[in-house]
Amino acid sequence: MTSISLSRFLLEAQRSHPDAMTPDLRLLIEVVARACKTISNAVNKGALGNVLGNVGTVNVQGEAQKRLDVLSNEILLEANEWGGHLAALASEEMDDPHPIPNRYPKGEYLLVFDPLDGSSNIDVNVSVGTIFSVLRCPEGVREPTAADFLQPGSRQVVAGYTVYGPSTTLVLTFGQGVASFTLDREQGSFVLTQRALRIPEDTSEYAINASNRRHWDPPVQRYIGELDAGKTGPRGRDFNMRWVGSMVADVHRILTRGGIFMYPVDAKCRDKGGRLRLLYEANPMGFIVEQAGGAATDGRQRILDVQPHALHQRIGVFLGSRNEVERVTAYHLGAA
Ligand code: AHM
Ligand code: MG
Repeated sequence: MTSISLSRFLLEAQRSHPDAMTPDLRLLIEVVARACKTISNAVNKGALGNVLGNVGTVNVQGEAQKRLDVLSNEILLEANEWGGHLAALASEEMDDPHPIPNRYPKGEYLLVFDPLDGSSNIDVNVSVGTIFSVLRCPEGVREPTAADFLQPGSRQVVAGYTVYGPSTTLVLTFGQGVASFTLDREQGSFVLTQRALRIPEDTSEYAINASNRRHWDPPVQRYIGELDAGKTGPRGRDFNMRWVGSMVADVHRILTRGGIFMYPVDAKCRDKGGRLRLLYEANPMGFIVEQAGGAATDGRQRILDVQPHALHQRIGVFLGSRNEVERVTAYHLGAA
């Protein structure tokens, strides 16, 4: 079987869906994928790359030493600045949007990303990942500010993530289903390994940080209580639990074999609005999950319909197998 590279996949997508895959978007995805290869190499080197370690350590010049998440942010910024496809970038690692320097042409897209999700897993050699989302820059805006990024997730034109696990996998949607690519390290390129990922509607596997149990709201207590009751409870079957602690890895498992991932707003994180971020975690993952036939809500409404009011806004997240997401959402709405 001929292997299909990411480049070929994108070119063919441009031919078959010219409205959804413009030449600039194709370039943008290629550039992000290239940056992810560089991040993958750095992650892969681990302790040999001198990039692990604590936050706040300083080198002999008294400068803060690079951590892998800061390095990943720089890799993505440098890769994406010069191509002419972006109007601005925003990231978990930066308070404010990063403008495109004046020496480069500006494009019509906005890129927002979590450069290295699951940072707490870096030093223990557990999967981490990069999450990204692409929006259109509002018409006529030359110098985008944070306000220009505050678009509901339904306006995303592309979303994706790369998981740096036993293999490096890139998962991508441009609104025509979800495809995944595996990094062939010998060739140095991403190769298409699945064309149309589908999340089964039903599942017997769930993911939640159970140490927050005492902080959960009653609908979450009820839902998880029913799952935990297993065969003898109201659901009449046993459920399995998996929790990696890197959203990318947990969502990737759900795209591969189904499941429900939850990070609800609870008493512990209510004042912050939740744990996970809307623009570069919940929205891109919500778009991908919906495109694979799953569902994504904040417990009450579709995540992609939420109107953001701040760049680093947080939100509750329930996503994955449709029937389970609908059930826990119905519990929140008092509809079941
Ligand atoms: P990060 O972007 O700072 O790494 O935080 C997001 C991560 C998610 O990957 C994961 O689901 C969650 O934080 C786990 O948080 P906690 O360990 O606090 O439950
Ligand atoms: Mg994150």
